[in-house]
Amino acid sequence: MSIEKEINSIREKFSEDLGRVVTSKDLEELKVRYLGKKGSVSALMISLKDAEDAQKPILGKSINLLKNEIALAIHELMEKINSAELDQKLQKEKIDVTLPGKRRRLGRLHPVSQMLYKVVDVLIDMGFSVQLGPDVDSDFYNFEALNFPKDHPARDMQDTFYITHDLLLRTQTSNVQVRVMEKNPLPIRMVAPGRCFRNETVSARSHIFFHQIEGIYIDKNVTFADLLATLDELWRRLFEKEIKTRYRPSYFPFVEPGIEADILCTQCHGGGCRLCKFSGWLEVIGAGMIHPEVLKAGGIDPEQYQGYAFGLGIERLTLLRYGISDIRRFTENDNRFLAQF
Ligand code: FA5
Repeated sequence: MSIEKEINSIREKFSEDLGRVVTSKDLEELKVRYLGKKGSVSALMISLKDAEDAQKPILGKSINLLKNEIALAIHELMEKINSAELDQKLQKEKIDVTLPGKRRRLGRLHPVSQMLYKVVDVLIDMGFSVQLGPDVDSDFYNFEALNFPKDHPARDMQDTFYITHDLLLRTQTSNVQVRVMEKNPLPIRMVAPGRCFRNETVSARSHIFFHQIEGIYIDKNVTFADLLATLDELWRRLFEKEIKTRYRPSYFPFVEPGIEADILCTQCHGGGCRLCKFSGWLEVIGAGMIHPEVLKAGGIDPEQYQGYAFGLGIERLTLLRYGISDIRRFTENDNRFLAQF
């Protein structure tokens, strides 16, 4: 075939091939087939060397013309395809900004921690400062300094996890009392929140692991009336609604006189249920005027100073405040339960 015929045949073939192009990939392949190093147009250029000398400039011009036509056609189609493909992509990736967003679940404090912080906040507001005591403590601070001599029957009130003969998991936050007296100048007005451990039978209202907040106020002329007024104000601020409380005389070796306070059970409203052991009331706190022997153990002269102390159970308060029927719910780690607080 003469070169001229070949030029025309390539032009026609290109026009047909161009009509079949759909995607930018098809077009790239077409470009390589016609304009690439081994493409049809390059082959034409190579075949030029066999043409007669006089024909060479004319044919060379025709081949260049064909090359430019093909390049232009490819360029124009490439622009159209690119813009169509971009439209398609944008359509596919379109975002409806009016759709509601995905809610991210945030972690939150455990209900017992929430209650503990709330009680501490209220007490700080009432003039108490915060100090912490150790979870693992000596028999001395947990018992002996608090007027529990060795073999005293009152020790049986708090079944204890001993680590060694002298070291134990504290059974009460009262272990901070003498430490605080030893360390701080008078007057003392402080609270100590913390974990307590007792080797007890677990029930709806009692666990082997729970939290207390200890409160201590020592000054000249502190009276039992101050203690009751503080507790009444605490209940009022914590529950933010009318609740019924009652104070009963009770015995703790480290106070004299001693009391316990009960709150009317919010599960049965006094009717009787498992939580309140069918008594209608739940005990939440032990308290009293600090025993002179304990003040002495802390280096304080009981002739000059008096004080009150209380130990408040945080799990029990949380049960009552939110109407929860069983203390075991706090340690089950059930997210459906925890997410409600
Ligand atoms: C005491 O622990 C005394 N240290 C309280 C005290 C402090 C008295 C200062 C006087 C002066 P009691 O064992 O009653 O007392 O416990 C106090 C509170 O802790 C209880 O009213 C209850 O709310 C909570 N509590 C006690 N044992 C458990 C338990 N096993 N599970 C959950 N809460 C408990």
